Amino acid sequence: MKPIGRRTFIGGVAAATPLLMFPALRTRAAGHITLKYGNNLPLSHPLNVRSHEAAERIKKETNGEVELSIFPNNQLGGDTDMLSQVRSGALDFFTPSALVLATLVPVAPINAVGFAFANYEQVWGAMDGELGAFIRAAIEKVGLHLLEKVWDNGFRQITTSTKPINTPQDLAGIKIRVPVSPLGISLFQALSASPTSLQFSEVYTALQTHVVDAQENPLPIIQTAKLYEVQKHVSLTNHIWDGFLFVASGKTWKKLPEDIQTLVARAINEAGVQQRQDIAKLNDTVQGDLQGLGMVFNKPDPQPFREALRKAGFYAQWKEKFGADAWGLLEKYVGQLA
Ligand code: X2X
Repeated sequence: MKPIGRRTFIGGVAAATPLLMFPALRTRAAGHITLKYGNNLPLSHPLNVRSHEAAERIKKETNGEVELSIFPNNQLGGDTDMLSQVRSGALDFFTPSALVLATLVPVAPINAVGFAFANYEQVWGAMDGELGAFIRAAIEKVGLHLLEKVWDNGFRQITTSTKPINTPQDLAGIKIRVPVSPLGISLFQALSASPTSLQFSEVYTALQTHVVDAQENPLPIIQTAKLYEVQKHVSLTNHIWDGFLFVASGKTWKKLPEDIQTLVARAINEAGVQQRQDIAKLNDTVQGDLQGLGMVFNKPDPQPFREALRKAGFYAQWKEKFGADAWGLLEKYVGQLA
């Protein structure tokens, strides 16, 4: 299907054909494009705060022609549902974690190799650099479009309702929820835990009803999703750095006039850079806030965890899966891993 020009797009709205041809672009009135964006996070998370600002900006800069309509907090279904919606074009934008995108783009979660990134300098160097470009190319191949700036989820930390995790041995047999992602399962199996994949939409209830006793997420999520209500201990393992990939349905993206593409991308990318700063600021205060809410913190030495993963063959296995090229790019930013 050839891309349509803006005039065609706007002018053709009254006719039935464009609606059938471009179901992803919901057109409410002449000259009005509504882009649906779904995510899995509460409204108060910086991802949603900054997305709303981007939406305002897009509306203003297009004189109301383009509306980014946001559906937060799994309103459109869980991660797996939103992923298939954005693939089919039923959803125009989605911000999966690379962990979740892995079921579609196996190389996407290479950033989430256990204990790879030591700090944010390495993270943004890699994600704004060659590693990000490599991931972007893989994502484009499955018909999705990845916007330039990856948004921050954060360094993932383990929480439990039962006991602090100080050593890999403390994880033995622990029922821990991980995202729907082979890498998360593999990492916690290698550490002798008993991981279960659940969509984020199911996590609070699963913890509350003790289907699982533990989960792992960055502190801003533990705060905004109120996981402190159903978890007691936070062990600062920093085991994975995780980001949100601002992904557009390729079908939607191709149909957008070029000037709208540019404007939308700029608004979203600049909001993403601010969102990174929000998380950086939150990282200074969120531990204190969570302690105030009753959570108890400990900080394990990461070395024995890394060693346990190495012994279990985790790094060798994932190097093989991701391939030497991708692995080489990761190591370019984080140093040798295995
Ligand atoms: O599901 C999770 O744990 C979350 C919110 O961090 C992701 O989207 C991967």
